[in-house]
Amino acid sequence: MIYQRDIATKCKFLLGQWKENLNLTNYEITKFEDTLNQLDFQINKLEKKELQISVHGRVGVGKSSLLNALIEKQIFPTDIINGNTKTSKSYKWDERFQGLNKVELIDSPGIDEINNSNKEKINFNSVLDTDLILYVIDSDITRVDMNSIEDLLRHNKPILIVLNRCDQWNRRETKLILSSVHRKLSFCKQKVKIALVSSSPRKAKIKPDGTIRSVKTIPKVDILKNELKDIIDQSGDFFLCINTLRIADRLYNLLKENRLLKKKKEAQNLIGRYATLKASGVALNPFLMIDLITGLAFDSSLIIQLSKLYGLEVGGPTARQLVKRLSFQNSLLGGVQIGIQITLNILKQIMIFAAPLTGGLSLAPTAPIAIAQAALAIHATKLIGRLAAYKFLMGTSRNDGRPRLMLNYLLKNNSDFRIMIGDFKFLTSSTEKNKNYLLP
Ligand SMILES: Nc1nc2c(ncn2[C@@H]2O[C@H](COP(=O)(O)OP(=O)(O)OP(=O)(O)O)[C@@H](O)[C@H]2O)c(=O)[nH]1
Ligand SMILES: [Mg+2]
Repeated sequence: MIYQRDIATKCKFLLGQWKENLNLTNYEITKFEDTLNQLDFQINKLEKKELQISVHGRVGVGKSSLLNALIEKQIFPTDIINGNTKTSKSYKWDERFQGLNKVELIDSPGIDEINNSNKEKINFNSVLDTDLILYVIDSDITRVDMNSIEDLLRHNKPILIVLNRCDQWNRRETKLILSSVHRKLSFCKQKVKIALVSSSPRKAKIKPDGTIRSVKTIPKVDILKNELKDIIDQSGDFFLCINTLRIADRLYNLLKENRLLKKKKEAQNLIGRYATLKASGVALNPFLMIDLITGLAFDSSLIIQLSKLYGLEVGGPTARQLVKRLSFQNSLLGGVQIGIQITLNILKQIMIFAAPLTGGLSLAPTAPIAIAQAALAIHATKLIGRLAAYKFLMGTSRNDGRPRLMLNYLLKNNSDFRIMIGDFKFLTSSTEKNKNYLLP
């Protein structure tokens, strides 16, 4: 169990180890420069304990007003004269937080439902880089909101939903909006907490001449502000870790995919060579146990060689473990293969032992048996090579400090957050691209 205080130190240490073992080539350093820079920037934030919180949501829902209300200053432009937010802007929150040196609030342009441009993507990516997101809505959730929230969750972003403009709804209307939002977000594991605020409330005022004007009144964001401060105090470094691991995980996936694709041909040749060697060993060897032991040794050694080829270090014990796991998961590699090999071997041995009695005639059918055994060995080796490559892509062992494993561990052991945190495997699986083309 990692204690809250240790999280950042432990995460930094494991990531440092992991990064060192990546053995990046110059080509990879150039190709993945952006993600590497992003990771360094985030690791730097983790070291300096600087948290970034951003707002996200549709145009005009009150994102800038919310930030102004939280800091009690008019820093971010909101009104009609200043126009809506066009570029991101940040401001250091003037409050002290436990275990953090700085908390930055970042305003960003709204999601433009009409002009869905490239700018939108850039905006989304910069929001993704921040550690905690206040997702602002000003009425029921729309399709655009849903897509955006799902995207954020898919990226394991911690988000807090904030319903703004509550001054415009009466109690019954607010209740209706809330129940609809909850219904739409019911795919989340835990009931989503929605903060109710009025960042820049207005009130109708009758002027002496009888005309009605709407005037600004005092913002109501105190409950959210206290809650947010609480969350940052308790989990600030946790958010920093999640974001760092998320970026590290993305880099690792890009790297693995690139290595698998670049080395596909070499991997195929390597598997081919092993398959031939194993086939001749298994087919010629008349003693069953030696066949099976050689098979296991061959497969483990193939996995070690494959991991070296991909630049992903896998030691002997991990390789043997992987062979066993693969054999257990895949019937053709495990029991069935052994069963068929045993049957074929018994047949072969009976024929070999019967050779003197039959004047050598019984040796003739051992050839097709040996061929069948060889074919099975070749097939099994190719399968194990392919499955091993797939495991490399998806992650193999539990204790090598890989970002995804650390991320899952942290998310699993911190499920009691009052915010929505990704762990929505169905979202990932439904959009997971088919990666078969990368496999040897
Ligand atoms: N009645 C009412 N009006 C609000 C509230 N919050 C914001 N507004 C008004 O809504 C308008 C838009 O507010 P902004 O804060 O600029 O909205 P935004 O989401 O930052 O807009 P973009 O940057 O364009 O995406 C302004 O005129 C605000 O005064 C609120 O709680 N109640
Ligand atoms: Mg704005």
